[in-house]
Amino acid sequence: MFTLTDDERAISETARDFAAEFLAPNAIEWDQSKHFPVDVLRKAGALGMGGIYIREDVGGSGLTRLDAARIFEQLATGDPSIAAYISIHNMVTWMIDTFGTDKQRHQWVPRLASMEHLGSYCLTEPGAGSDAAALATKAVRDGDDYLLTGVKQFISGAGTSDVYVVMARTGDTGARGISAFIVPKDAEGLSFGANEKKMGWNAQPTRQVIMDAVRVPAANLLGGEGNGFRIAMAGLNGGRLNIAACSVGGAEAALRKAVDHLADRRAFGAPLLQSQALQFQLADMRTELEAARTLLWRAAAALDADAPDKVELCAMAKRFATDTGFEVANRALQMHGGYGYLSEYGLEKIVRDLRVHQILEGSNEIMRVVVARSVIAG
Ligand code: FAD
Ligand code: 2MC
Repeated sequence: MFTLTDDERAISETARDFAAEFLAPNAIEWDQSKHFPVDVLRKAGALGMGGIYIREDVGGSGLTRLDAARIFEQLATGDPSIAAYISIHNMVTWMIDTFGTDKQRHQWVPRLASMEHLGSYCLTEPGAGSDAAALATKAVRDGDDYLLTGVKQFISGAGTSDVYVVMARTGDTGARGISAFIVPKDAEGLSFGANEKKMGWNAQPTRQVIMDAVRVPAANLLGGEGNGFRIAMAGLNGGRLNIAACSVGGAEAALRKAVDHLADRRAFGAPLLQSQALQFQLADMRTELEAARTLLWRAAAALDADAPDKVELCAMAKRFATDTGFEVANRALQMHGGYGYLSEYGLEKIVRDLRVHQILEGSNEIMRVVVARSVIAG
């Protein structure tokens, strides 16, 4: 697992080169102008990054979760916010590829895999975030259709995305009363809230998705009534790994910036890089990132193998890598002194982007809930 084959190295290098050419040079400007670079996303799609672990018969790349972890780490070295949106898009595409009928797969996946269409994942509501099974959006059968009514909160890509996978209630309270639906952007009754003003992740929109009796054909039900929560959670296992990878990549970029800065910056008659106190910090930052990456790869391999402990390993990796990534990026900012606080150095943007990884795709407290349950179950 730890020695890459030539193919694996080539995949990772493709993502690294893409990040260096198309993401890194624009990341600060996109953050400041709140620009969602759909044209650049389509370029990533052309390289197979819209359907990384999607089957090849519908246009996917047929790669593994381990490949995906390496790809998202590399993409995030250029821009964690864009890398993270590509992760969410992959999660949506995978849910349709895995739980869809053959007809649904052929109808929806090819244009998602190429990123001609963009996808959004709609679970959270104003009244149900961590306690996702308490969601209240309703889907009521009406002849050959369903009518969806409710509000989804904090939806990444909303307003721009073409395809929304929406978790809605078709049955009683609780997880087993939830179903998943594929909702196209042009569905009657669908509208979007304002683009939220955020601390980070500014290069992608976050909006409410508002459904007022949105009519979707019953053919858009994904995986049968009552299976929506399990489908949503299965998608999130991979999403959590990818977000973890985005934190490692963002922090790795911050660490490299810190080394360059300390080499250039002189104080007390010598480059700051000669300070052993700072060298020891660099050593700890690299060690902690390597530990995070190692746990992440272990969890990705467990998901690839469908191992019985995959859920808790994904939660452990998400919690550990997103906390570590934030701490490392924040220390790299400190090493830049006052320059770390200026936008043009790019450090404060990485810190702002990585902060939200501790909150979303299951907050790090919820990751502890998941791990604690597995500890107690023995
Ligand atoms: P709450 O559930 O209200 O939690 C508040 C605090 O209490 C948190 O710190 C939480 O960890 C803690 N807490 C809650 N329960 C427990 C417990 N049992 N034990 C200990 N602590 C607990 N959602 C989507 O569906 N799709 C998206 O595309 C999406 N994108 C997002 C993008 C951004 C920028 C943001 C900020 C959020 C996004 N989310 C998305 C929503 C995100 O998943 C939720 O914000 C997150 O799951 C937390 O839910 P909440 O905000 O309702 O917090
Ligand atoms: N993988 C597969 N199945 C899972 C699962 C997982 N990770 N987690 C739960 N399930 C299944 C579980 O096995 C059970 O199945 P069954 O009905 O067959 O018994 C079912 O789902 C219900 O699970 P629980 O009984 O554990 O449900 P509970 O209500 O206790 O909630 C909890 C579990 C807290 C872990 C879940 O609500 C959760 O993950 N909350 C966090 C929400 C979240 O991550 N939101 C992210 C939104 S997306 C986002 O932020 C983006 C940026 C895209």
